[in-house]
Amino acid sequence: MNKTVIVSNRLPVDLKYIENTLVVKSSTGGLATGMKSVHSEGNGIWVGWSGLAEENMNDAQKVEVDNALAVEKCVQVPLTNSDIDNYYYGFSNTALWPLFHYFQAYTEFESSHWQSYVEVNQKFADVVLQQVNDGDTVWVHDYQLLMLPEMLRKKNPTLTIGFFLHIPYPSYELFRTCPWRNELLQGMLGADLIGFHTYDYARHFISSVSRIKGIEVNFNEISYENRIIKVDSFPMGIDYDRYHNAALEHEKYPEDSKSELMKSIDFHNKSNDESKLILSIDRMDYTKGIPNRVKSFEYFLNKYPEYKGKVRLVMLAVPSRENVAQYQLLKRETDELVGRINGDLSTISWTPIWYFYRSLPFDELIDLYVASDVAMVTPVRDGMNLVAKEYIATRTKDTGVLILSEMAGAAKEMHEALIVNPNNFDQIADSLKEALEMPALEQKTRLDALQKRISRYDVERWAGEFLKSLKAAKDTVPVQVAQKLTPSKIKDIATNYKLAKRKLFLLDYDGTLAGFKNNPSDAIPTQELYDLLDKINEDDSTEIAIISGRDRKTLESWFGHKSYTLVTDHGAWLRKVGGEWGVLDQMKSNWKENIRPVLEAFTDSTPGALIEEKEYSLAWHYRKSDNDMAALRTMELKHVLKSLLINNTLSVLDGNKVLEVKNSNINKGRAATRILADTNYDFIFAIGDDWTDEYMFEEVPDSAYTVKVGNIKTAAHYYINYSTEVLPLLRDVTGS
Ligand code: ADQ
Repeated sequence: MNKTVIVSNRLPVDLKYIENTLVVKSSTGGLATGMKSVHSEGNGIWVGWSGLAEENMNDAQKVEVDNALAVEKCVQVPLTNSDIDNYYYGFSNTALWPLFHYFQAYTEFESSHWQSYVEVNQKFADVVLQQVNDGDTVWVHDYQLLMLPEMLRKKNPTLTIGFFLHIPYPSYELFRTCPWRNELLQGMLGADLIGFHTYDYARHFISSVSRIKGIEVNFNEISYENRIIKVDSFPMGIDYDRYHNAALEHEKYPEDSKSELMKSIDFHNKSNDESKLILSIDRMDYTKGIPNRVKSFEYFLNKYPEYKGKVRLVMLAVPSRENVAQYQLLKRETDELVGRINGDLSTISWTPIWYFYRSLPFDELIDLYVASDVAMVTPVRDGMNLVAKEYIATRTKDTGVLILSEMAGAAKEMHEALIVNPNNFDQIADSLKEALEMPALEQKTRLDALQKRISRYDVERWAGEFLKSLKAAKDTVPVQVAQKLTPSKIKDIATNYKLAKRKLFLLDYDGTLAGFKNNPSDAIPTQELYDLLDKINEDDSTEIAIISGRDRKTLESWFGHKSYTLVTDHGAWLRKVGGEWGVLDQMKSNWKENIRPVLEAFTDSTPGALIEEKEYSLAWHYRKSDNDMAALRTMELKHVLKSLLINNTLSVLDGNKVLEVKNSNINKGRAATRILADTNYDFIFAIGDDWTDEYMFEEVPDSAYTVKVGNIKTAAHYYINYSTEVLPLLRDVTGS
C-alpha cells in the first residue's frame, strides 16, 4: 500500500536533553494537528529536523534520538550547526522570509547561504528517498524546502509530490530581485500541486512562473515538461474544537486554580466597570507589526482620551529567531517603545500596556483569549495568521471583536472582522473605538458568521482538501500542444476542402466570428461576416453550424433567417437547417436559486461585473472590471462555486472574461456529436476561442481541422493568435 510522507523543516516533536535524559514532547501546533490523521494513517511518516544539532550529540544519543523518533513515526534529517546557521538562519530567514514578506531592505543574498540551502535541501531529499517506495505521496511544507520537490522528482518520477507554502508569495517585481529565482521556481515546479493560503499568492506565483521561466500557464495549471502542475489556494484552518472546547472548560475553573496571569486580569476587570482588555499575540517578528500596533494604541489613547484608565493592551510576544540581527533590533525597539508609552501615560492605578516576552502554555493562552474583549491582529504582512482564527474560536459567549489587518491572508476569509490597514493609525484608532463600543447584537452577528466559516474549514479539512486535489492533479493528463496555423498548412486545408464532398464548419461566435465587446449585446454580426458566411453557404456541399454560448433568442435574431444549423446555450438547443428548435438535454433550472445569490455577492464586490441569466445557465461577466481585481475575484468565485457544486450535474465553464454555471450534461461537444451523427462529412472544420469550445474539439473526429483562437492550452490541433484572423482564414480555406 502506498504511503504519505510529510516533510517539514522541524518535526512535530520537541526533543531536549535535560541532564542527559532525552525528553520527548509531541507538538500541538496547527500543522501537527492538521496532519494528525494523514500521519497516523498506515505506514505514513514525517521527515524533518529534530532540533538537535549533530555535533551536540554523541553516537549513543543519536541512536537514542532515532529510536525515540521512530516511536512517533518520525525520521530525522541530521543537520550540523553550520547547516542551521547558513540554511535556516541564513538563506531561509535572512533572504526568503524577508523577501517573501516584502521586507526588501532586510533581505540579504549571500551565496554561501544559498549553497548551504541547496545542500540541506539535498540532505532532506536523500532521507526522503530512502523512505519512499514507487508511487508514494510526499507533501513538502514551506519556504525552507523550496528546492526539494524537484530533487525528489528527478530521482523518483513515480512520486506524487505536493508543496504548500505557509508564508505569502510576493509579487513578481519583488521575487525577481532574487539571484536564484530561476532555481527556486524550478525547485517548486517539481511538485504536482503547489498550494498557497490565498489566491493572491497563487496569482503572484503563476505570474513569476510565466514571466521568469516563460512557461505556458492556463488559469491555475502550468504545462511543464510534459506534466500539468496545479496551483491553488487552500486557506489553512485551525483545530477549532480544541480551542472552542478549551474555552468552554475555562468557564468552569475554580478560583483557586487560576493562573497568576488570570488573577491579574480579573483584578484589572474588577478595577473599573468599563474596563476592557485588548489582546495582542504573536511571535516576535518584524512582519507582525508589533511596533506599529503599540504606536497605534498610543495614538488611540491620545485621540480618545476618555479611554485612558479603562482599557489595557495585553501584549504577548513569543521569542523567535533571536540570533538574527533584525529580530534583536525589533526586540529592543519594542522594549523601548512600551517603556516610553507606559512611562508617559501610566497612572498609579493604571498601566496602558502589559507586555510579556515569552511563550505561554496552552491553558494560559486560552485564559488570555477568553478574557479579551478585543483582539488586535495587525501584521504588516502575514501568510495567513492563525491567532485571528484562534481568538474567534474561543468566543463562547457571543462577545468579542476582532480587528484584523488586511495584510494577513486571514483577511480574505474573515470579512466580518474590522479590517484595517496596519499602517493607518487613524483607522486603527477608530476601529478600536468601534470595537469597544460595538453593540452586543452586532458582535454576535459578526461572530456567528466567522465561527460558522472557521469551524467548517478547520485544519483537518484543509489537509484533506489538499490531498484530494493532489491526487486529482497527479491524474491530470497533459493535452497535446497545438501548432500555429501556417500559410502552407492553410493551403493544404484549402485543397482538401476543394476535394471534399460533404463539408461542415462548426463556428463559435463570441471571440471567434466576432471580437469581444465590453457589453455582450454590442457584439452584433457585421455585414462582412454575413456576406462571407452566405458566400460559403452558397456551395450546396457545405454546411455551416454556428455553435455558441448565446441564448436562443439572440442567436435567432441574428441568424434565424439564414439556412445555418444553430446551437445555443453551449449546446442546450439545436436547430438544424430548415428544422425546428429542439432541446438537446433536459434539465431543471431550480439550482439557479442557490447559485444566483453567490453571483450577486461577487457582483456587488466587483465593480463592472454583471450577471446574465440564460434559460439554462447563469453567466457572470467581468469584461468591464479591472483586470487584477477580476483575476482575483474570479478565482475566488470559482473556488466558492466549486464547493457548492457538490454533485456532478452542474459545472462551471471558464469562458473568455465570463464564468458560466450550467448543467454538465450540456456542452458543445455533445451538440457537435449530434450534428455529425446524421451525415457523413469528409471535411470538418471547427474553430473557437475558449474553454467551452474545447468540448467541441474533443468530440469531433481526429481527422477534423480544429483551430483555437489564442495560443493557450487546447485540445485543438492548430491555433491562430487573434479573432481578427478568423474571417481571412475562412476566406482562404473556402476560396470565398
Ligand atoms: P506564524 O508566523 O508562526 O506561522 P501564526 O499563524 O499566527 O504565525 O501562528 C502562531 C501560533 O503560535 C498560533 O497558533 C499561536 O497560538 C501561537 N502563539 C503565538 N504566541 C504565543 C505565545 N506567546 N505563547 C504560546 N503560543 C503562542 C506561519 C505563517 C502564518 C501562517 C502559519 C500557518 O507566518 O502566516 O498562518 O505559518 O501556515
